[in-house]
Amino acid sequence: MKHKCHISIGSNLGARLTNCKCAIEELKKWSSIISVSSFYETEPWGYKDDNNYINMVIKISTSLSPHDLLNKLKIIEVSMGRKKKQKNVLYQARIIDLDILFFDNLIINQTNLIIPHPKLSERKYVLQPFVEIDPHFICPLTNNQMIEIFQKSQDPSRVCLYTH
Ligand code: PH2
Ligand code: MG
Ligand code: MG
Repeated sequence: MKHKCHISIGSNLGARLTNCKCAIEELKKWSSIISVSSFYETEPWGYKDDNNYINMVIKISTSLSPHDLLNKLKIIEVSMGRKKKQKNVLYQARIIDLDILFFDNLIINQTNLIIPHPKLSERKYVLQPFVEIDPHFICPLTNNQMIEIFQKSQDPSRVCLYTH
């Protein structure tokens, strides 16, 4: 059984663009890519950091379960050199971050895995690339289209198409 899944990709350390591309190459080893957004340069959300992020969203098809997918994403993060988070901070700079946004129209609420991603509707760095590739996707929690969630969102942070 194939599942469709949206993943948020972000990097704000090292060769940010190369890091995002490398993560996609890793994902391709066990999933098929349905769509890929543009790259966006985004201001750090939720904390202060000197380094802006490169963010993007991709949609994949996979036969993995949600938990197996989560584990695969963690393995890619660690293999690319991501360091463990310090205990005293909420967010910190990272080489690569791979987050599950949606998994089909499943709703999962477990301590180590919450789907849909609980903060996605607050984050312009997720919503803007998302609506580029799948504006009419319906969020199973709110039954709203992503374009509607994006238009209603209040996040003032800067998100710009990344042109290099
Ligand atoms: N990820 C975070 C926290 N803040 N800000 C931006 N711009 N992009 C991110 O990917 C990001 C963030 C937690 O994972
Ligand atoms: Mg994240
Ligand atoms: Mg993460």
